Amino acid sequence: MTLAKRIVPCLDVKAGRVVKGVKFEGLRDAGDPLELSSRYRDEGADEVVFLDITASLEKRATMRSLVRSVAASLDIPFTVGGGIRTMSDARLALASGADKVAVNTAALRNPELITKLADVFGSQCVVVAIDAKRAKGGYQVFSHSATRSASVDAVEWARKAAELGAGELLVTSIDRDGTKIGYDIKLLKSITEKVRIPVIASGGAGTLEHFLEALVDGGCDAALAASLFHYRELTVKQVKDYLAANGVVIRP
Ligand code: 0VR
Repeated sequence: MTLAKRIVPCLDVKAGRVVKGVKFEGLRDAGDPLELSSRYRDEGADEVVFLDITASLEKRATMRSLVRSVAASLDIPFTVGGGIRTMSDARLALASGADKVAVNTAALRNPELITKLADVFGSQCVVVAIDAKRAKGGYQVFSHSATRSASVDAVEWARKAAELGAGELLVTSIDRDGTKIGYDIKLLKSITEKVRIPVIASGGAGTLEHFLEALVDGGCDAALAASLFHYRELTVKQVKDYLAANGVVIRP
């Protein structure tokens, strides 16, 4: 049986608003999280990702209530990430209505967290987010909103995260983020060839063809986009209709 490929709008949230920049910088307002999540649900999104991109302790309570409202507006899988450092952070996100948690910085610092999360909540709940940037001879992983190099090779880290119990990988190209020039197919392909868990492509979606490339040439199970959907350049439905017309198995 072929599993349906998924289209995933992403809400990058800062101080209660959806924001968007280019290459993780120059963030500008892109709308209200609840309005956008409801629109994406109505357009037929398969999942929604919510990333608290500047997570900090004092904002936690506000974010939790926002996560709860967005979760309540959705009847599709909902992933929450940004600032999840401990088992208790993950438990709170799941208790607030998330179906999965995404971890990046904390998993790099303490890879065992991936195994612990998978043991307690199940692998299907654990998404390891990998922010990768092109470097000599390959791709390097970055943490802290792309400001700090983890000095780890992205493909090697993807393989290790899968081995430690990740249920899914969210692979973002920092070089392509917000540029609309297309996903980094080379990066995605080198990862999907090495792991057996689902990979979500992220960073660079700009046209209908880009989605097809990520799912077919890149071997990904899902394609995520932000700017394109927020600014109504394409709707989720347009993307799904195009993919279906091009032979991709997709849920209507
Ligand atoms: P598009 O290229 O516009 O579709 O964006 C996809 C993806 O790169 C973004 O939704 C987002 O996950 C990038 N992430 C972060 C960030 C952007 C700015 C600051 C921080 C972060 O920590 O993930």
